[in-house]
Amino acid sequence: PRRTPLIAGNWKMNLDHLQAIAFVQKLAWSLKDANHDFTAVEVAVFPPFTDIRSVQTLISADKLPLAFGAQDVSAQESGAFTGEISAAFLAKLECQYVIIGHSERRTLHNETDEQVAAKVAAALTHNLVPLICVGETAADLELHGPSAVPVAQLRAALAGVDKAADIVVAYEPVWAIGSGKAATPEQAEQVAAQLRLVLQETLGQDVADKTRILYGGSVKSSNIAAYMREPNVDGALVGGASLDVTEFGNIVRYL
Ligand code: G2H
Repeated sequence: PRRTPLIAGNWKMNLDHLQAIAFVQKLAWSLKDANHDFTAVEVAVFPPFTDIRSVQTLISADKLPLAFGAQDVSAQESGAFTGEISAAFLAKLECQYVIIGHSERRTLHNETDEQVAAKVAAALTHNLVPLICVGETAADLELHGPSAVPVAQLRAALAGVDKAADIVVAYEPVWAIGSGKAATPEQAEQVAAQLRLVLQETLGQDVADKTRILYGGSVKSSNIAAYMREPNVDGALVGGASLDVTEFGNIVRYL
């Protein structure tokens, strides 16, 4: 059976908790008005930590068919880690997902492959689905070609992962993020196919078949359909365009 596509909105450091409530309400109602089939295309939002409680309360009170997650998580279980948020806290707030290893964390916060792997393990311990981000810079692309760096990053992130694990992978070429310069659907497919081979080698055929691989980097309503036509691309991680209800709604309803 086909993998259920996932359209994920990474809000980054945007929308305070009041704006978040208004946004999620508007998004849910506009998708319902458009008769969006949430079982055919899953929709998830990734608000800042301070919004998560409000978003969870709204979604559960109104029984909205939206998933949500955090943008990062600590690798530590608990204790003297000032400023950190544990996987246990997120699980208690009913987060299903957590983004791990986004390129902005890797480059602006010097997150290493080892830290990414530790965060993935922490997420899985608490039954959160890690949305593992991999991607190459423009320099990597020139030096190593299109898939070498994302493949190495995924192998490293999966180092401690159990064969049955529920994960999502996002391929986000760093040169395409927030730049308006999206990868072509062919480029996205080429790397996604290589990433699926890594899943097959490390976690087996079943996991490789069921795991969703997203493309991310300047996704818009005008280019989403072309990515979704590629056999190994199962959705998108959307940044800038996820902050506009109409635009994000059009991405979700790409069909
Ligand atoms: C990549 C992406 C979302 P944007 O960071 O994760 O952002 O869609 O703004 O390029």
